[in-house]
Amino acid sequence: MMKIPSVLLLLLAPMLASCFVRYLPEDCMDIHNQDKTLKSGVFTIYPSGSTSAVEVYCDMETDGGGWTVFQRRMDGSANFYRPWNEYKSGFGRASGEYWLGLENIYGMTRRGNHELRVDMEDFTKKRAYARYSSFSIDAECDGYTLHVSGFRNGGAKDAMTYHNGRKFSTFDKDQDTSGDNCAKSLLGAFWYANCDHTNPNGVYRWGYDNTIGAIGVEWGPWKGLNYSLKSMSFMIRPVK
Ligand SMILES: [Ca+2]
Repeated sequence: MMKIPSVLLLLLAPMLASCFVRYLPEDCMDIHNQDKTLKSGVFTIYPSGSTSAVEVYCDMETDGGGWTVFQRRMDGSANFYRPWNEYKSGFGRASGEYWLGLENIYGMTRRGNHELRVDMEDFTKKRAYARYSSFSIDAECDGYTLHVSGFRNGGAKDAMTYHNGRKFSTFDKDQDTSGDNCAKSLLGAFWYANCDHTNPNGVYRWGYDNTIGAIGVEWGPWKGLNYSLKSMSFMIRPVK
């Protein structure tokens, strides 16, 4: 057996010690890459450094896994009609309905290219999705402007390209391109233009309802603007 000189051990000490620094995953892909056998569920990530711990739902199975969910609707348990600061910092519970927060989404997408996948289900158990090969948002001083492109159809057709290049709007911060306040008239918050092709943060309703037009959780090109979906989620992951 080879004896390691003690002077070499001394030289190696800082490198060995650095292995014990606690590993802080920036997103679900980091966690997935550490252990590919992990199932989907709630995990803690650090999207903007060691003080930015936040719980998220990670999809570890769909199309290879490693997806960080930043928006999720499933049962109407959370109120999504909220002001700017709530959409900036995030709200809800990672085990249920939530919005991860624009600051966290910005922290993740500023580091490199990301892809977006939007999954949805109606009340007859039909599923569809839409994918975009490129997704990022700008900083708050630029209105969290959306950049999305590279649509690929998963049966839902394309509702996001219409929102490309738009700033984020809430009822108390109108940054849409309409003379009206889209967040108020559609009871949601989104990268509205004049106004929307999808309203994922709208009012949770149980299927088709046109009592008040287009306020539901809808994806226009799939089920129309008066059909509120059973579930919907937006998730992203880094692409090389
Ligand atoms: Ca407006």
